[in-house]
Amino acid sequence: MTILRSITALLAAVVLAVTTAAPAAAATFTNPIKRNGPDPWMQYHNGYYYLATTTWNSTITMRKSRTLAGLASAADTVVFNLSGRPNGCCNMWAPEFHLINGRWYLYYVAGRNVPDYNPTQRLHVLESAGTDPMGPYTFKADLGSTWELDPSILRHNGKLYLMGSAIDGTQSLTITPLSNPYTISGPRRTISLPTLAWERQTGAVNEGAEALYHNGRVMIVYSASACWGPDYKLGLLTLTGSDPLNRAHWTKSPNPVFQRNDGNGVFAPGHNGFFKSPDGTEDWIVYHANSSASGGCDMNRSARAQKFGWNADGTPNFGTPVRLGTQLAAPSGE
Ligand SMILES: *[C@@H]1O[C@H](CO)[C@@H](O)[C@H](O)[C@H]1NC(C)=O
Ligand SMILES: *[C@@H]1O[C@H](CO)[C@@H](O)[C@H](O)[C@H]1NC(C)=O
Ligand SMILES: *[C@@H]1O[C@H](CO)[C@@H](O)[C@H](O)[C@H]1NC(C)=O
Ligand SMILES: CC(=O)N[C@H]1CO[C@H](CO)[C@@H](O)[C@@H]1O
Repeated sequence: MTILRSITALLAAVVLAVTTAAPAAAATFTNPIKRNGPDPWMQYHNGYYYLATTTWNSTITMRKSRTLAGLASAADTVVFNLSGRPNGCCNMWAPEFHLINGRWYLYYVAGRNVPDYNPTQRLHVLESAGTDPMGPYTFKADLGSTWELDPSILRHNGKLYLMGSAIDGTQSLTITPLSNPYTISGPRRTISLPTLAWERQTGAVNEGAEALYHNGRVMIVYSASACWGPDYKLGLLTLTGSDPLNRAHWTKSPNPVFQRNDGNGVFAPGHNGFFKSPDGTEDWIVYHANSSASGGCDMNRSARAQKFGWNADGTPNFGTPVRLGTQLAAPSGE
């Protein structure tokens, strides 16, 4: 009895000591996570966050950090040099790296070294040698031979699809079947046109498609309206049929899901990516925005990150874009 009492007392003391020990300071960060970081794409992999953004030049760069806060001051590493590539040397936009079958595939937009380069912008893909998101990479393929922007990957029922944005009357969301991460296996189709008033502010645009999967629901979050106006924002498509190539199988949500917040001083939030917290329990969005309503569609846009949740109907609840400089809790498990 005495021994049992002593053990109980000892356990109580241990529990008290453990619970009253000063907790490690909760990790925090503030936005932006990168100045001059348009079209951000980020992944958490093997202990690091990896971030790539548009460079608008001949290099594809990436930075990494063990903490979200550390990204702001992490150095950019050139992971690929496009100089000399005949069909895409320059003006690199919207890089995204996807881990598929044990390698990273780095999709990007690039065009020719000509003054009027925009019409020459096309999709391309690199392949990594191993499982390091920073490469080394080798050039793998040009993906299509006409103007197209914002490559990303949708996976459904074991199949891969290349999403993009191209002209179908207006700038619209496209989808193309792939037989592997670098080979197109069928015609490109349009899956969403900017038909609603909020998709046509300053300019009629649908671009920046990003796959989002939740509880069996397959969704695409995309950017709508012109990136050169303050009303650039995010919309949502849900796969309500079985075939991602069929426009009729996608249902567009009637309202935007993320947009400017003048009270918080955030304009034109869009062209996002998604990533998970280090412990895999939280969903996060990374996006670019400008603090000025007259901000351009240029390198001045900064990359920002925030946690999001889910609505009862299974759609994402992104909330409102937070004010720059607000202290936020770092992703869980950091
Ligand atoms: C390319 O652009 C990035 C981002 O603005 C910049 O950091 C880098 O110095 C540029 N590289 C060259 C070679 O101009
Ligand atoms: C890219 O390659 C070109 C041509 O070889 C070279 O002149 C340039 O310095 C390289 N840029 C970087 C950032 O390594
Ligand atoms: C940043 O914004 C200013 C003012 O609009 C513009 O003149 C400049 O070209 C922009 N810089 C870049 C790198 O896009
Ligand atoms: C925070 C941010 O992105 N600021 C930029 C908004 O756009 C203006 C004009 O392009 C830039 O001068 C700011 O740096």
